[in-house]
Amino acid sequence: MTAGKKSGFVALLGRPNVGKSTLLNRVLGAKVAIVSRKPQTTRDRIAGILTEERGQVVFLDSPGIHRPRKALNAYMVRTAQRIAEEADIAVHVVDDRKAAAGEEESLVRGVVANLSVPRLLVVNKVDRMGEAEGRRRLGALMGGGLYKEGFLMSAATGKGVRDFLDRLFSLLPAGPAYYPEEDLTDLPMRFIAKEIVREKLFEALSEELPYSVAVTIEEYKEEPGQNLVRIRGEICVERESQKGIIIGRGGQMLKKIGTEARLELEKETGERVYLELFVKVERVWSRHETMLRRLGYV
Ligand SMILES: Nc1nc2c(ncn2[C@@H]2O[C@H](COP(=O)(O)OP(=O)(O)OP(=O)(O)O)[C@@H](O)[C@H]2O)c(=O)[nH]1
Ligand SMILES: [Mg+2]
Repeated sequence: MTAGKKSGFVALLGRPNVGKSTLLNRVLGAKVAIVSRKPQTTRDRIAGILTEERGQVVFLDSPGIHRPRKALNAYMVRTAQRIAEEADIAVHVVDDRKAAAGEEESLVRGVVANLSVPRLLVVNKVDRMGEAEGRRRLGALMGGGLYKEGFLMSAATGKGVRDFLDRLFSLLPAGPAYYPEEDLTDLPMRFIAKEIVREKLFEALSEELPYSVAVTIEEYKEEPGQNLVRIRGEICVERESQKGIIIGRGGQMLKKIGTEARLELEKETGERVYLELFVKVERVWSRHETMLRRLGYV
């Protein structure tokens, strides 16, 4: 039954914005994690399950590791740390940016260096930096002896991803599948709904505002026989002025966010979606452990 098959957990670790979630979606060939141009998009453990003839890899996308200044950020970094400890193989993803990379990269290296499992390096975004610069960077980072193997890749175009997967399968131990083979993730639809709304907020809002936003799904109800899902979400912000921005003039902004989220949710569920979004103010929630827990960051 499982003879000769491989399985295991592969953690994708790195500083914010290097392309961990893009890589997760790329290896799965489906969108499981939300992605944005802004750093600190992912806040939780996102498992993506890849089942092939040769076995099953559970990829664990993680929040970008950074120096936390608020309770929310401490939660994110704690989550990344836990994911690292859960892994059979740890993958440190870096990209092409030099600016301000030093400190955060050394935080990530600190986490990775403490692990006793095989450590791999991925230099991502080779489409942007070019092959020569990518090779140079890969060579420099491999020099330290921290990583077993290094890979040059573009999560955006898929270049290098097949080779990376082949190596993962050969490095993983023999073992049975952890999840049913048709599963893409272990996340409930309710969680995915929250993430989709959050992604549309990240895309639509400028500057710092996305970092003051949390989304909770207050209701997720499938109407039997009607091919319809009713979803009620609450967008939590920290100040009245932020609430005003999200609602927008004449409610235009909230409407746009709601429409984009609804269209994607309809694609995900294969059903019609009735999505209602409300905005409420919860003063400085991102700094308070109790509020974080109430918003689902536990
Ligand atoms: N050019 C290029 N852009 C990429 C590539 N991979 C990711 N990106 C872009 O980089 C940005 C960040 O990607 P994410 O996948 O959200 O990065 P992340 O590491 O998950 O970020 P956090 O969740 O904030 O830690 C997005 O705008 C992506 O489209 C790549 O291979 N090439
Ligand atoms: Mg991410």
